[in-house]
Amino acid sequence: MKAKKIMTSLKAKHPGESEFLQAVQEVLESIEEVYNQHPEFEKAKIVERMVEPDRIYTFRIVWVDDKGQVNVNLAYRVQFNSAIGPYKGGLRFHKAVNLSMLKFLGFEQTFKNALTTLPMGGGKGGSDFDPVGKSNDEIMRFCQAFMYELWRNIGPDTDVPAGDVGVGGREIGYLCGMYKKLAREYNTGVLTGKGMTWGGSILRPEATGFGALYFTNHVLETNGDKLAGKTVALSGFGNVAWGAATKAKQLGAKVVAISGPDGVCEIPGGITDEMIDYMLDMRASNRNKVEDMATKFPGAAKFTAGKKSWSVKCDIALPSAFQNELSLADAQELVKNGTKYCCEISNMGCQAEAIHFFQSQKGFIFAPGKAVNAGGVATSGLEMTQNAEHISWTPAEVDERLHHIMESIHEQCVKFGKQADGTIDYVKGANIAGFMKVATAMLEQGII
Ligand code: 2IT
Repeated sequence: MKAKKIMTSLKAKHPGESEFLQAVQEVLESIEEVYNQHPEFEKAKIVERMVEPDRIYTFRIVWVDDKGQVNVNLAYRVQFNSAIGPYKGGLRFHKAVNLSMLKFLGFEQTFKNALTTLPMGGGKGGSDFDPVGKSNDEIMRFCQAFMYELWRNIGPDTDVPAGDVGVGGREIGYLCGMYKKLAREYNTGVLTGKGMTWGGSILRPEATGFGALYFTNHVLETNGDKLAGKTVALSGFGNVAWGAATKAKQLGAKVVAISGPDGVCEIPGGITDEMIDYMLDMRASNRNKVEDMATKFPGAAKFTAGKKSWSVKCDIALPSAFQNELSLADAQELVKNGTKYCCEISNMGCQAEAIHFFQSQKGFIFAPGKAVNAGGVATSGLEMTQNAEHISWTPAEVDERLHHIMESIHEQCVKFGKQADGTIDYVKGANIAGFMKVATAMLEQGII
């Protein structure tokens, strides 16, 4: 494959889209070998087609805040790839959202969704709306204005958004309410992550974190190790970190750090159930400060301003906040402090140099977000199935399916990532497995 040529042309076409180019570069590095074994991919220009989204909607959102002032935001929906099913992926509301970020997320989502074993294509959307400090009414008005624009372009069998950073159950509620009012269609399958009384799947709020811990457990077991008794550093305190903390604790690990944009909260005795519950209040407050945990639990949680979770000694690092949150310097500090595993729960949580450093350390295991965090979108897929059948499964049924899916993703990583020396390259494994599925689907459906 002419990976270099494709990257050069992509950089020229999309200058400045650094996150997107980073995500593509990682996949191309991984798949080069298998691609070269399939001349039919080259002939059909599969990679050249895969790196451009099917289409992108860009729109303006205008809304009025509590002071009566008019606000203008930018919003997007990137419909990246539909080869294996309807577009599927979250909406991100964050002040730093731009097209590069959503294209990287949509690109990653395409491969991640392929790994889940469910028929879902890849998409992503969002806005540069900043939820920090906003009132509930402002959030509702913004969500309604957002859906006023988007509703014609989504649907249960075309494009199914869900939550991501800044979009949780509350926002999905407001978005779904407005969708139904506009579309006059009451099949709830158009969004996932809904409330439990109106079509949401049991376990969807926990699923990203739970799935990530099931995957981490497989990683450790495959390496002859076990999760119980291990210390874990998480980053962030949002929905994903909350689910991960819950399951880590249930599986006998000790969560010793969470963090926020303001700094890190060290919890030497391990996170408690009360603290895990309080994470939900912290997110609902829209204050975006992890310091609140130390204020609420003085003594047990110690806040340090300006530091990251990666400064805390731990066996397992689980980035669960934002892309590129773990740098080369952070990776070096973790390894110096004895960390043995890094399982990315955030999408592209580690910078490329950090991943390369981890992989250069003998015995260190790194697993990428598109495999580790796929339990979230997988459970969204299960929500779509329940909605389509007009039924709801019990917690045990959903959990069993989630377990099975995470196990299957791990197996795919092992199958495609096994190296000559017997070690497993999870980055290669996830990328090759996802790529082969999407590429084969595209090939079989012709030149379109
Ligand atoms: O990054 C992700 O996989 C998500 N934000 C979840 C997407 C979904 O459709 O549930």
